[in-house]
Amino acid sequence: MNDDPILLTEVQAGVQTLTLNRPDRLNALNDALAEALTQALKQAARDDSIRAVLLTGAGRGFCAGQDLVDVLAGQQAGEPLSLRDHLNSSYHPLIRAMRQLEKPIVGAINGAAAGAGLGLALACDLRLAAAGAKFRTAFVGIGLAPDSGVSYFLPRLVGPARAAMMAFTNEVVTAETAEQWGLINRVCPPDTLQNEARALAEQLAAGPTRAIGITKRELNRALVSDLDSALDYEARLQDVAARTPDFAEGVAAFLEKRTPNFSGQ
Ligand code: T3D
Repeated sequence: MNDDPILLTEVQAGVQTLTLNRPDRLNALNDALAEALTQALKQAARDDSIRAVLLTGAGRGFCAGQDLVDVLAGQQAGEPLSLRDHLNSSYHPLIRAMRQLEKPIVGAINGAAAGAGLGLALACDLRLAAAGAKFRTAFVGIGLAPDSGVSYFLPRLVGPARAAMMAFTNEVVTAETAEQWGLINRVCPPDTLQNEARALAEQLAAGPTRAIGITKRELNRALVSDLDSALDYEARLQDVAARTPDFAEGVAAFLEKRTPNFSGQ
């Protein structure tokens, strides 16, 4: 565990755990936290010993989105405000780093996920949430429209009608409803969330990392693809997967009736 007060990072059993650590503000994002998270994800991409990422929050919140105390301070100081520039420089590199990382990201959604914090949750590959966690778009509540990928991911996960209701009314969606809607994979008791999420991340970290990374690329592309293009892309990437040592190991283990020992290569 490092001693960065904003983002706690730890690598164990092939899993890089990233804990947003501003609990007094429900882990609201400031520029330093967004930058630290982006850099940690880039580190995960470079480091072969990291084979899965677990993203969670300290305290009772997951992430309340942009830190509004900072926004107010900026407004009062008369700072020129281009949210477009801010999104381009701060949030977009973060969301892109999550989706471009060719390793699985498990979100352990321990509490409220709102605004850009909802965007972070939605940009994870898999989401487990504690009973009691809540999801809200938040943007309309302060007179903004969705950003940080929320308008992209939300309708794809829950459908356009539910996405519009969440975005227009700022309704709070419980973890149980989020599970029914397909917004998350599973609700967990709060006291077992971290262990369940860690077990899932460790299971993924023991898998054929390159094949899982390729799978993530295929699923990303499929969201904006037609069938013929998807078939072409699958075939192209399957050639890559088939050249990995883990493919040879997977086939050998199957025929020898043993558990494969994937190296991640
Ligand atoms: O800058 C740009 O580029 C634009 C980008 C925008 C991206 C965005 O994320 S915009 C959306 C910003 N986020 C919000 O509007 C969320 C506001 N918060 C909430 O809706 C609720 O707090 C939650 C649903 C997240 C949690 O509700 P609840 O009832 O569990 O907690 P609470 O009592 O509302 O909040 C607890 C404390 O956290 C409270 O402080 P206090 O009274 O204990 O001193 C509250 O003010 C603080 N807090 C919550 N959200 C934020 C925050 N402080 C700073 N920034 C926040 N976003």
